[in-house]
Amino acid sequence: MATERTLALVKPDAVAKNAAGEILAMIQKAGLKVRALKMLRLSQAQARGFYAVHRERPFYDSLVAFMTEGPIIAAVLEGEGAVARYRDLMGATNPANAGPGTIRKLFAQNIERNAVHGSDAVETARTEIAYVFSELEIEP
Ligand code: 3AN
Repeated sequence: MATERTLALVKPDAVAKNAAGEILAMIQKAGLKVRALKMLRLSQAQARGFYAVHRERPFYDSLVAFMTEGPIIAAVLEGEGAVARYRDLMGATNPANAGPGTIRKLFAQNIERNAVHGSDAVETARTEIAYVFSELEIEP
């Protein structure tokens, strides 16, 4: 399996409940390396751009409002098969379907307020990482 990078976001709900440290600990215990890390607050325009793929979906405006309600923590994760490994650790989009021990099972409230984001493919990860981090902020 190849070494991959993926974008992880701790969403405003999880940051607000002080769960970011525990979530980062789960990521590190799973063996994924943190190559970049920062807290930021997305503007409406930045959140709309980040989720542009969902712009026709009925939940788009609500998702943008949620993602801008408070700060998020963004990280670049690296490891063998990091994209799928981090998605496994996150659990299903809807926490009702998330497996035991996953981040969403532990911290998500519902399908929208679901604590974390992870890129869905290597190509998406490349785009999302470049959207959130500058080259200087990432450990080469
Ligand atoms: P994932 O984050 O598991 O890759 P996506 O890409 O389908 O899931 O959805 C992006 C985000 O949109 C989710 N993390 C969640 O916050 C929100 N979302 C997805 N589906 C719904 C839905 N049916 N209702 C409300 N929000 C949703």
